[in-house]
Amino acid sequence: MASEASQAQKARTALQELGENDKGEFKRKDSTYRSWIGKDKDFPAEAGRYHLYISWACPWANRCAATMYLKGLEDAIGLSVTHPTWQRTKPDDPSDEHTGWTFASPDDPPFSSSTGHGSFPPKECIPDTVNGAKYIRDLYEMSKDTGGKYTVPVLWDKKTKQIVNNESADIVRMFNSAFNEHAKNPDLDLYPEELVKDIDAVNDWVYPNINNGVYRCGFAQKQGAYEEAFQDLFAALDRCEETLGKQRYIAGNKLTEADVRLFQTLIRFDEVYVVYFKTNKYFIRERPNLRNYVRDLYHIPGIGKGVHMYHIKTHYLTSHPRLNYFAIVPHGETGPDGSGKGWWTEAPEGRDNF
Ligand SMILES: N[C@@H](CCC(=O)N[C@@H](CS)C(=O)NCC(=O)O)C(=O)O
Repeated sequence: MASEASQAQKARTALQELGENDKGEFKRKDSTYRSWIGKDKDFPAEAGRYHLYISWACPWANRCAATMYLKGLEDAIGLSVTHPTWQRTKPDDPSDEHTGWTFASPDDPPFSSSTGHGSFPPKECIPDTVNGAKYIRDLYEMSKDTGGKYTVPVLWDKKTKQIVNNESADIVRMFNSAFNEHAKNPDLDLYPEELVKDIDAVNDWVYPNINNGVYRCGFAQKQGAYEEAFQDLFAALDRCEETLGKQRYIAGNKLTEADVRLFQTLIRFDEVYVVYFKTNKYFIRERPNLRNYVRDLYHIPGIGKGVHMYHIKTHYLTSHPRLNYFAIVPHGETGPDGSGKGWWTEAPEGRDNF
């Protein structure tokens, strides 16, 4: 009982990290599981042993899914996909108000938001057949969680029944190099030796200002914190627009993990972030190099396959009652269920001139 009560107290979502400092800034906490898979590492790289838990909505989780598809690892690594709408994760305990990622089968009835609004069917969800978990939280509890934040992605070891790693940047690197024996595309290297410095340098400004920058805008609790994040975000996007006028990809003329990471934010930008996170200086589609870069990447099968606009729109707009109590989903270009034709589906122009 005592441990349940303390669990309830510390269970928290990113929204509880809003404005935890005086400046009202969103400060993302570090991931808690950081073990490594590979030769002479913490876990061996075996086919069929690991399972990836994601939401199609989450930009961090989708870096991992895209890398899995690009490398051709889908027969070696299992996949489960949550429902986009966060639900109460201890519905029978009124003292535990945590809401989070919940599993569903495509034939289950629709979910409503945790405040009872809307009706969101479990399209394109894949339930957890490995552990039979109902919530992502269950996996953390099975894995002796100490962090109290139940995030995706989760990379799970079926053999020892525990979380190996829940940091997307690590999982991308492991998928890129640890499983080559089991990969259909072992020669694709998203972190090649000759570009390591450039990739690291790009990640160093893209992560705080763009990937996390949109969250710093959307989750700020004071005007000053939002303004600072907004300026940082659009200065970094301007820098991308300029760079992508000179080269095909963000770290050079080769597709790398820096593109996989940047793409996830850009593809969510016009339909979600502009309105929901108030990142409204311009749309990505209004900048020619960014627009054609997104189209170029979207047409790479391993990347386009992971774009599920229904999940993206539904998740953000229906999961944070403090930001959108009635769970109304903005129409945008693709409609409230994300099924319309987005600008990114059109053919890119001029990208193969580089
Ligand atoms: N550092 C993590 C961040 C992952 C993360 O924040 N995921 C969000 C979804 S986009 C999440 O699961 N949030 C759950 C919560 O805040 O309770 C990574 O990059 O893997």
